[in-house]
Formats: sequence, structure tokens, C-alpha cells
Amino acid sequence: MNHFGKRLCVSTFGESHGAGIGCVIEGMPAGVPLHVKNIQAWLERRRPGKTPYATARKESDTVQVLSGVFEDLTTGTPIALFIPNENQKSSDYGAVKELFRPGHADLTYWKKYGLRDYRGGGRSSARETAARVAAAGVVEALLEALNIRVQSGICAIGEVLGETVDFEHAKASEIFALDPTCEEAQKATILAAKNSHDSVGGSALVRIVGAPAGLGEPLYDKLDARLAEAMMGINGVKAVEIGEGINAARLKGSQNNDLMSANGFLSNHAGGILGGISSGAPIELRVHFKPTPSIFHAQPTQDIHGNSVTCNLKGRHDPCIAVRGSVVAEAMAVLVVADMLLLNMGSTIEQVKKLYM
Ligand code: FMN
Repeated sequence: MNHFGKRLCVSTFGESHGAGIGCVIEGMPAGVPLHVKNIQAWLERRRPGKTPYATARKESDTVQVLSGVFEDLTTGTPIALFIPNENQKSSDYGAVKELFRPGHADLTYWKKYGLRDYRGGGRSSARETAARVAAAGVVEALLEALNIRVQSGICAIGEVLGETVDFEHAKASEIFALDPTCEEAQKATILAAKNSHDSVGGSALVRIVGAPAGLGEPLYDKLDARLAEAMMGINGVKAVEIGEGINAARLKGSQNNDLMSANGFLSNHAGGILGGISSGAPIELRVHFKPTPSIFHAQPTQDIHGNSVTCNLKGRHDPCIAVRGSVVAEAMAVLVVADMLLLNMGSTIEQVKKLYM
């Protein structure tokens, strides 16, 4: 479906080449500061057309706040945001009108709905992720009020794996690189793929600092499960790791357990989550993106009539979706944490009494 969240709910709408995209956010408490410039700053980080490392599609991504705000404060009513599409080149997609792009969602949308908006992938296009990012630009203020910070950056592009993590560096980097020492190699990897009309995969790191212990609703809304679901729901994400992640399966208990002292945890293999509940340690996840499916090689495929045909794409595409995808992953983390904060408010009688007595 097109909505997510239990207590803080976001619905998104719109297609790549329609009038625009947007979202409706429900459940934001009243009285939270809401400034268009903050939403715009989030959108600016995801915006295409700025660097050689992203698609050349030029969108100003100018957001309109349609409801839910009065004198720069949320009113507790639904907040609707709209971002008009400006730079659609639907003619680029004439060639794929009747064929299924390998690696994209064309075949499955066709099989499921019996028709599809082939222009830019329609609803399956990651243009929709701008709406999620805009939502995070609203919801972040709730986290800020509680001193919770969500950060992201790129930890790997193709085979070039970063080792150090510098979120301040990532902010200023054109590819949001977390490790300055391998940023140039990572950029070169993207350009090499692009120049050979190909694409490359990559991985993002998301860190949440300052989240209190107790977030997560066992058993079926565990924090790690909800984060993984949110990340897996991003276009092109193929794996998510929490804390030590896959490597935990290679370790012994004595290596993986986070020992504790009176001052707290001595390590963070758990990535800040135990039993589906935040422990108070930083929450860390790695989000792995596949290479962009739309590439400019002639590739064998099928058309809607069942014929074998060759796919020769035109158009503008991201050579590495992980780069802009890292901002989307950060946005989804903001939305999940906010939902969990609101859901956790009634977990003990003391909390309920604080509210009502
Ligand atoms: N896919 C493309 O073919 N071209 C693109 O330019 C493109 N840009 C993307 C940008 C972002 C920020 C993200 C998150 C994804 C992008 N994708 C792009 C990926 C597709 O949307 C995605 O692969 C497609 O919807 C199929 O879904 P799946 O890969 O999750 O199976």
C-alpha cells in the first residue's frame, strides 16, 4: 500500500511524469515548529541534476505546504505537502512503451495491474522518494525537540569500501562519502561506470544518536524489524544490516556480545537494538543498494506481446542510486523513530499518569 507508520502515518502519492508528487502526514503533535526552509533543505540533498554523480533530470523540487500549519507551528491536523514535477521528458520513454526494462519494475507492474505508466517508471520511479524525504523534513523537528539526531552517508561504492566514518565530511561531499580517504576512488568508480554506459551499486550507513532506551514494540513491531522494512521498501535496496549485521553470523558469542560496565556498553555489535527495543546506544544500520537498472547497453528482453526484443534505453538516470538513496534511507529512519517515540508513550503506567494526572 502507499502508507506506513502506526501512530505517525505517512501516505505518499504521485508518479514520475504526472503533475507532481506529495504526501500526507498524520499524527504529528501540535506545536512542533514547521518551516518550509527545513523541508527544502532535505529535498536539496536528494535533488537530482546537481552533480555528474546523479541523474541530469533537473527538478527544483519546490515544496508547497498545503495544510496542517499555522504561524510556523504544526496544528495537529493532517500535513499535506506537494512537489510539482517540472522536468519530465516523456519522449525519452517512447522506446520502452512496449518493452520491459531488465532490472526495473516494468514487468511486475504489467503482470500485476495489466497496464502501466511507462513514462519514467510511473509510480515505481524513485521520484516518489522525494515525498518521503519531504516528510522527514517536517518530522525531524519532533526528533530535534528530544535531542535525537539521524545522520547518513556513503560507506561503499562498488568494491571501494570506506573504513572511517565522518558524517561532517559526508555533508559537504558530492557523493556523501563518509571516508575522505577513499572519496576520490568512489567518485572515479561512479564515473567509470557512467562512462561505460553502465551503473554501480553502493551502501549507505545510517546512525541514530540520542534515541532513548525503550523504542520498539515487540513482537511484531520490533524496532529493528520496522527499520529493516522501511529500508527494504526503498527502491533498489536489496539488503539491510543492523549493527554487526551479516558478520555476526561469522562470530562467536564471546566476540559479538556487547559487554557492559556501570558506564554502559563497552561495544556496539548490536547496533543499539536488543530484543527489538532500543538500548540507548547509537542505532546503526547499513543499507545496500543495487546498481541502477536503467543502463545504456543493448540488453535482450521481452515486450508486452511476449516477443524477444532488444532494450536500447535513452533518458537520464542515476549512475549509482546509493548516493541519493542514502538521503532517502536517512529520511525513512527519521519517520520510523518518530513513530516509535509516539507508540512508546503508553508503555508504563507511570508514563500514562504523567500525561493525565
Ligand atoms: N532506477 C533507474 O532505472 N533509473 C534511475 O535513475 C533511478 N534512480 C533512483 C534514485 C533513487 C534515489 C533510488 C532510491 C532509486 C533509483 N532507481 C533508479 C531504482 C529504481 O527505482 C528501482 O530499481 C526500481 O523501482 C525497481 O525496484 P527494485 O530495484 O526495488 O526491485
